[in-house]
Amino acid sequence: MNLTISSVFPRKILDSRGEWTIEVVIKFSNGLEARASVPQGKSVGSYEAVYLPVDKAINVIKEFIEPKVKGRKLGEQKEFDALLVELDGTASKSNLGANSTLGLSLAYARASALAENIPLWRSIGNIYGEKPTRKPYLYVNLINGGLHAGNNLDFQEYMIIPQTESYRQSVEASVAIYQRMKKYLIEHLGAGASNLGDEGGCAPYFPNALAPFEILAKAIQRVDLPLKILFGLDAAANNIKKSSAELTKSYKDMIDKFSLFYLEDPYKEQEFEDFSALLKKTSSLTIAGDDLTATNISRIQKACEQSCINGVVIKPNQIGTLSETLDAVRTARKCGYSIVVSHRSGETNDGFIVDLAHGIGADGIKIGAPARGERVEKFNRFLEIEEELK
Ligand code: 2PG
Ligand code: MG
Repeated sequence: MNLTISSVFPRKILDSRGEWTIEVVIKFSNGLEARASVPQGKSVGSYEAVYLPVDKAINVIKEFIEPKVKGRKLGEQKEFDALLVELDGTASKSNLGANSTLGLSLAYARASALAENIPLWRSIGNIYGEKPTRKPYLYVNLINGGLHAGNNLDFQEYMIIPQTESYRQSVEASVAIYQRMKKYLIEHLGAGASNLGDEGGCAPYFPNALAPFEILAKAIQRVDLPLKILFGLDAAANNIKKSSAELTKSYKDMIDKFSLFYLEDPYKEQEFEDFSALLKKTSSLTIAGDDLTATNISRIQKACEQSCINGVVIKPNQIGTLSETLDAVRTARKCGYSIVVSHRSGETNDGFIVDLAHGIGADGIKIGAPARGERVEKFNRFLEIEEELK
C-alpha cells in the first residue's frame, strides 16, 4: 500500500457512562480517513496498561506521536504498533497512555481494511495469520451487579451463552430471553426492577447470589427456544469482600444447580493457587482470567505455568495496541486456552471488538445486554457480518 499518514486528530468524546474518553482520526495522503474510539473499564485490574487523563492523552498524540507517525506507510500494522511501543518505552504504557496508543492502533487497522476494501474482520484475520476455525458464541450479560450496578449483588455479570454459531439466532435468542426476563422481573419485583446497569442488564435487588440464575432459567423456560443456553458468571472477585472459601461455596452451588459453564475472575488477581485448586476440582467449567491476566503475555504465561485457568479474557485496551492483543491471543492459544474477547463497561459506539472476535475465531465475546446504543451497536455488527459472509 502506498498510502502514507498525513495527519492525526485526537478528540474528546463521551463514553456510555458520560465520562470523557478519546477518539482518534487518522488521515492519509489520498484523503482516506479512519477513526477509532477507546473504551474504559470500571473494575480495572492492577496489571492493566495505564491510561493517561484524557486531555493529557490528546496532548501527547498531538505534540509527540503525530510528528513521529506522519509519513508512515499504511498496511504495516506490526511495524506501526512496534513504533508506538518503542515511543512509549515502558512495560505499562505509562508515558504515552494505552488510551492514546490504542486509539491510533485501531484507527490504523481500520484504515488498512478501508484501503483494501475488505471487511475489518478479514483484515484483522490476515494480520493474525491463522484461519479462524469457529465463530464466537455471544456471552450476553443480562443481570448486572458489582461495580456496574447500584444493587446488592456482589457478582458483576450474570450471562447467558446461546449455543449456536449463527449470529442471527444468537441475537434473536438473547433478545427474546432479555425481554421475557424483564417482564418477569417487573411482574414479581415491581417496575423499578427493569432499571439497567452499566452493561444494559437489569439491576434489581435480589434475595441471594443464586436468584439471578433462577430468574434467567425461568425466562429461558418460558421462551422455549430450540437452542441450548448455558450460563456464565463474571465474579470480578477483586471487588468482593469475601474469603476464597465463601466464594468457592457460591460457585459450587452455581455449578450444581445451574451447570455453570463459564466463570471469570472467581478470585482476586493475585490468588493463583485458588484458581488452580478450583480448576483441579472441576471438569466442564471454563475458568477465565481477566484481571488475573490483563491481556498481558507475561501474566498469561504465568497462569499457564501454574495451570490455573483454561480460558482468558482479551481486551485490547488492557494492553494498548492491536498487535500486542494478537500476541496475547497467540500465547493463550499455545496454552490451549479458550479465548473470550470483551468490551468494557464504559463503552463507545465503536464495534471494533466484534470484528476482532470474528476475525481471530474467538470462542466467545462479551458484549453486554441487547440494550443501550453502545451495546446494541455490537449486536447489530454481528448481524451485518453474517450478511458479509454470504
Ligand atoms: C469485566 C469488564 C467488562 P470493566 O470485568 O470483564 O465486562 O468490566 O470494563 O468495568 O472492567
Ligand atoms: Mg471481568
